[in-house]
Amino acid sequence: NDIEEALRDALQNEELSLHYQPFVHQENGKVAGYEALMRWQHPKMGWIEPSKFIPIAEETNLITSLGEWAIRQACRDAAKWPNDVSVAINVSAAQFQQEGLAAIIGGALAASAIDPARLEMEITESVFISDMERTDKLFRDLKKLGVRLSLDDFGTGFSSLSYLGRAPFDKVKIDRSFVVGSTEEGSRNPAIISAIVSVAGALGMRTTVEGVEALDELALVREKGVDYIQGYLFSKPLTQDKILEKQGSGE
Ligand code: G
Ligand code: G
Ligand code: MN
Ligand code: NA
Repeated sequence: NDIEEALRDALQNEELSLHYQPFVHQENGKVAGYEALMRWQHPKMGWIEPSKFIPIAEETNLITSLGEWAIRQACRDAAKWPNDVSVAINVSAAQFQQEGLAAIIGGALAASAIDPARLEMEITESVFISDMERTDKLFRDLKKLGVRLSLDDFGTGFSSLSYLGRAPFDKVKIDRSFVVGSTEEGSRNPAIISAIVSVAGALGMRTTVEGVEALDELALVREKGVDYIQGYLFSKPLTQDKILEKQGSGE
């Protein structure tokens, strides 16, 4: 189809970019890191949503080259941020099946000279559906590199609690769907957020809550004890230029 054809050329034609959405420390609102989010602007079709092109990239295996580019670019950009600011990169299950992913990440770390502990790989539970031997080996290799692992979109899909014990995750990202409506009378979401924070804490993992848009939601998730907060209340995804501009102005 059209999108698939165009996506094949997107990298070469430099139509892809990364935007970065901050996640902040819950206690003081300071930026702890940025999540890299891929953006595609086609000369004729305009901006195309990741929800449209990422699935196509995954089906066609284009995600391998797109993902490699994103990892290198994100590390290069992070090298210009303060040393205590992390960079989180989304990794598809299809990339997890790819030979040499750890070597690509190792190469990007070496080229950018950033501390591996600043790099967080965001994966979803879908990685557990596939070849477990290979997946476990990759988890071990990534831990050896010193990068961090986050379980993304937690609470959606099948979200078996057993996944939390299956891999050495450093962080759990509580899905935005638990924030939506959480401050309404009778919502069950606050109890679910509490439970996730509790199990993550017991396992020594940090938590980020996604999709915080309003002050009452912020108050709620802080009360629940999440470590980091991400959402439009703090910031939409930003360009690297914007981040550097803010840094320069001491903001
Ligand atoms: O930015 P937005 O919320 O529209 O992203 C939609 C989805 O696309 C998210 O689930 C996100 O994880 C995924 N996504 C965004 N950037 C990347 C990327 O660089 N690699 C992969 N594999 N997925 C991404
Ligand atoms: O699946 P993943 O968590 O990687 O996707 C992150 C997506 O969530 C990004 O595309 C980002 O634009 C979107 N997002 C981040 N914060 C908010 C928010 O506060 N509200 C909404 N509606 N979407 C958000
Ligand atoms: Mn994510
Ligand atoms: Na998510």
